[in-house]
Amino acid sequence: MTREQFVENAKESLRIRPETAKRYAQARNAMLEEVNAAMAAEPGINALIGGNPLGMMCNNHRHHVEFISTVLQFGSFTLLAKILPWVYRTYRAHGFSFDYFPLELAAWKKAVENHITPADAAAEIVAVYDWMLKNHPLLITLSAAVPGEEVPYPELGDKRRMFGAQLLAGDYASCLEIAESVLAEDRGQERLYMGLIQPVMYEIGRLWEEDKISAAEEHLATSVVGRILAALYAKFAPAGANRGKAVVTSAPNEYHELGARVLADLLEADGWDVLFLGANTPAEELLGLLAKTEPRFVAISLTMPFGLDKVEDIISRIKADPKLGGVRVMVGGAAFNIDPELWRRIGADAWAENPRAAIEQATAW
Ligand code: B12
Repeated sequence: MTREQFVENAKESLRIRPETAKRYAQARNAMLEEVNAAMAAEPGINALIGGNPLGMMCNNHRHHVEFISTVLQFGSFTLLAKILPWVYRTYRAHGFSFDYFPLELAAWKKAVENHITPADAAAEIVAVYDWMLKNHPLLITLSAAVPGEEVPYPELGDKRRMFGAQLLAGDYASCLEIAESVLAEDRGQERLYMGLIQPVMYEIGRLWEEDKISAAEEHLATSVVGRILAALYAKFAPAGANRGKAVVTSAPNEYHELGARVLADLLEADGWDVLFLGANTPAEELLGLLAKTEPRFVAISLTMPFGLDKVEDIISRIKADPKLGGVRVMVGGAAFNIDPELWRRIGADAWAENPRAAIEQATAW
């Protein structure tokens, strides 16, 4: 079965009622405790988790319960089927054995049976775990192939390789030189963002995923990119801000901010008066700022799917507040790009896959 067929299979075979999803969410902590204890008591657990500390395993279990809760709440089995091969690949690269997964999934299944009532709700969720267990061999196969995406601006290949290597070496001066040379080309700002920085950051993510670089090296690369963007900001041609005001932010608890920043800068270059808030903006504070600044729209960036409920909450509060009646909501980022149906389910006015589509949408508004 291919990756695409696997996604189709998930969408066709799995169903969950909204009240069942709520029960799973309510039982999260109790199930997490049970699974942590059961797996810690598993004979040979040290080998199964590759000698990593038990705390790392427990942390992964927390991610699991948050992730499955999101999948069930939004009924997005596309999300489930697309992320599972990544989970297998990343855990394996960080030392976990593939044999850990059937044991872990069986422990979750048992926890569901112990903590979720009535029995028909538990049975619906057990069916999801059974589906994952049944597909364990396939997931091992699918996890071996890293999905490649088409990289724009192929002619920048050499510069990307050099930029990536210098980022990981923390060589700010060399990186700035490469970035400036790309900025000097035709449509330089877009080339810099979409042809150099974004693909190189995606590659840095893959290297981390495969345990070829550490989290510290990934942090170093991100921080050098941040310094370069700050240094180059003054060189971006001002467009005159005549289109209206826009607020761009990352969702609450969302620490990825570069995508939102790229969008903010490109909207600004297109003539929008942009207020860029950066990472992890609390809902309450965002709503306060929207009321005060009355933008034409707010663009919310989300990378990690477990933040979907927070974005949904913000949108419903914007829609319920008469003072914010004129503010439209656009969403984007990796979490929405994984499943292009999600933006409707959370009540957004629009989703855009990339800054260019976002600018088209903003212009249409
Ligand atoms: C740098 C980085 C971090 C940094 C972020 C720092 C910062 N200041 O931004 C830190 C260290 C904080 C981080 C943390 C984590 N990260 Co991280 N991170 C990355 C990395 C390597 C690069 C992100 C980036 O800058 N991308 C470049 C930007 C330009 O691309 P983009 O975000 O996709 O944005 C574009 C579009 O999506 C779109 N867009 C984005 N937002 C919006 C909004 C709107 C409205 C619109 C229209 C469009 C739009 O336009 C942008 C420009 O084209 C990615 C790899 C990757 N594939 O992205 C992993 C990655 C996203 N991280 C990942 C993970 C797992 C994590 C952690 C859970 C790790 C952990 N165990 O703690 C945490 C989660 C923290 C949290 N709660 O948010 C995984 C996610 C995998 C998944 N299955 O979902 C990735 C993919 C790495 C990987 N290959 O495994 N991370």
